[in-house]
Amino acid sequence: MYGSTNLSEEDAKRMNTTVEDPEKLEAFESRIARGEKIEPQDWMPVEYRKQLIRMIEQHAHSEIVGALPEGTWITRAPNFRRKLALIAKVQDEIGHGQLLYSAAETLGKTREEMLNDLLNGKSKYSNVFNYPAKTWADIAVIGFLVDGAAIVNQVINSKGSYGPYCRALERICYEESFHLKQGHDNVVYLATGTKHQRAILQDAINRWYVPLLHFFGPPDKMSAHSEKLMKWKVKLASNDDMRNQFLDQYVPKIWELDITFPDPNLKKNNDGIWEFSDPDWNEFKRVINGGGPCNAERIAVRKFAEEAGRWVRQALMSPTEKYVVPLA
Ligand code: BYC
Repeated sequence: MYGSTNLSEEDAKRMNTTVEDPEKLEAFESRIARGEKIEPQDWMPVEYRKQLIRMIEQHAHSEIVGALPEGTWITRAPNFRRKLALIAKVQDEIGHGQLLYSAAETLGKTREEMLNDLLNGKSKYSNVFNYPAKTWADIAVIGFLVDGAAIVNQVINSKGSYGPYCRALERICYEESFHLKQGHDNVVYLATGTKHQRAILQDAINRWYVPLLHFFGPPDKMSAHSEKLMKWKVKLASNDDMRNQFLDQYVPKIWELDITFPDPNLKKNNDGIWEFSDPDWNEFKRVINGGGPCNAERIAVRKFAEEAGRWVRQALMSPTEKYVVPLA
């Protein structure tokens, strides 16, 4: 009922292929080298398809799970204007999920399968959304720094090789830049406010610093997929490069508010590379594999939404037409 899976019979048969036709592979890689976009009906290596499904699906899950920590603050926003902005932001994030699920569906996995894999723990979603939003300052920090980190990553990914993902990301980035502005406004307001407001902001930054470093994935030398994804221009910057770009853009903006990061070793070297203490990659592994402080709660909420919304999806299901072609 949601979108369309564009897997031809031939492609479906090829899904377990490990050795590709060398001529087709060469033609595909030449297209990528020329900067052409790959579209759903085009020939693509099975591994390219699988990697894209994995990454876009994880991204889509991150959007809908990512709406939860902020969503819990809608009823507790400090004033009417902040509440309006937060409602709109949360709604946008769910919309991003819709766009991304549609983009992933063009590769042959249905939305139902993706959502099932989120709920049964087969698919991952971003580490950052497994931490609690304890105070209103967390909402400011998510809006400014989590969205800031996401923009760094998404602007880069939007220049990639798979057409539907790139087009979805272009639209997402426009909306994210508004989110960033409201997050920045919120952070500056707290930083220039009362002693208590500055204290809750500092506390939130202290708690989000490590998850934000983790957001860009493991260091390049530990990254399982980067080499392949960069060869096929799905990723146009490595995890370490994206992390460095984020630190370069955002650390000075926090320091200028006289707010600190909880890392005495955080500094920019003369070669432009930021140095920081090791952000405990064991914690990262634990959190992305279900052992973070809020993983169980996030999945429980999604399960509830899935079950409570089933009757609506069934009511909308046309008996004659199960899938429509997605716009992504
Ligand atoms: N969290 O080989 P690697 C938002 C996994 S939502 C969890 O380097 P890759 C927002 C990785 O999947 C925006 N898992 O991976 C929403 C792999 O595990 P598997 C979210 C992570 O793909 C609402 C393993 O670690 N953005 O902003 O080459 C409100 C090895 O990693 C993470 C995206 O989803 C992580 N942080 O590179 C507010 C971006 N990092 O699959 C805001 C799209 C790594 O082998 N994704 N892993 O089991 C990407 O750009 C890339 O997938 C990454 C990782 C750069 C994140």
